[in-house]
Amino acid sequence: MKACINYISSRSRCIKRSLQSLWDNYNKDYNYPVYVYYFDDIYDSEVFRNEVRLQVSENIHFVSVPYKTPSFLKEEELYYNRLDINYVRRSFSIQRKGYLHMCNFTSNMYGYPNTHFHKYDCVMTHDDESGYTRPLAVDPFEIMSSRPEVMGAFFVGQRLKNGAPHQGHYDTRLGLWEFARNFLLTNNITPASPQLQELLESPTAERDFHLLEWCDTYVIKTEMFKSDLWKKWIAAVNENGGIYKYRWGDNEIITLFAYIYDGNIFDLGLVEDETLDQGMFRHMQDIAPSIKDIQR
Ligand SMILES: Nc1nc2c(ncn2[C@@H]2O[C@H](COP(=O)(O)OP(=O)(O)OP(=O)(O)O)[C@@H](O)[C@H]2O)c(=O)[nH]1
Ligand SMILES: [Mg+2]
Repeated sequence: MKACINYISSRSRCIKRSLQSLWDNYNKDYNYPVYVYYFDDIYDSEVFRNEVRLQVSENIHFVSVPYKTPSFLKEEELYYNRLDINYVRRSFSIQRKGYLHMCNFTSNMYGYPNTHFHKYDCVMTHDDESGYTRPLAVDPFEIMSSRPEVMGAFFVGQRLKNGAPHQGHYDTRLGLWEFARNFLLTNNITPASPQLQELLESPTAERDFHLLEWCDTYVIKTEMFKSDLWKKWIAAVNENGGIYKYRWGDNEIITLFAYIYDGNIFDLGLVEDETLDQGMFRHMQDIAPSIKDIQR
């Protein structure tokens, strides 16, 4: 399988450490190409790029990607302007607009301008504040190549607080179940996952869909993105504008689709067994820096 590893990154203080950790614990044995996508010019510097290539590997490619808020959305509809939402008031001002562009990028990665995903059979995503606590015993790409699931993830599960979803979950999935339900019903689609099938019948689905096993840090066979169903799904997501209006995360968009399309997501278990520490370099830079042009 032709495979690559991808970051979307703005934590310039973390990225080198994260790449080093990735190499030391995993990629030194495989040398998969690594792409670091970013907005604006933050990693344009040849001096910086050379330093990373010299210290870590030649096989790291920095690629700037464009961003733009869809023109059909009004400014007052954008997530950071929804001051009736607790999470927005607490921690999502216009200063974090870049996060919305990041969610849009990752959800739309396949076919996104200036990217290289289409050249690969399988892609792995990675956050720039993550690192490894020990060498990987196995290669996630190798595992996925022998698995029937179209997608695996380093983490698949529930992140509950006292048995219930966090307020943050509710506040970042507004309208999402209604959207997914309408998508399935209007297109006459029976989702592959029995859990989703049950939710479609359930009067308490609006609450219960939070209990799905959501995933992150994915290993995705790109055949998923080539399917007609994906094209339909992502077009509907984009047309809805929920990424920009409600901060729907790529986790949600991609997890839900995998359950619709395939039914199962293979759990690589690498977060649960603490091989991947998703916050390893977070002390160096906490909230990911945003974009330069908040008008865009
Ligand atoms: N270029 C760019 N990357 C971003 C932006 N916001 C987030 N990212 C990147 O997207 C990845 C995920 O963002 P995080 O801020 O870690 O968000 P998260 O993992 O969903 O949430 P946490 O649980 O807070 O870690 C990281 O690699 C970030 O650097 C942004 O505004 N611009
Ligand atoms: Mg993160």
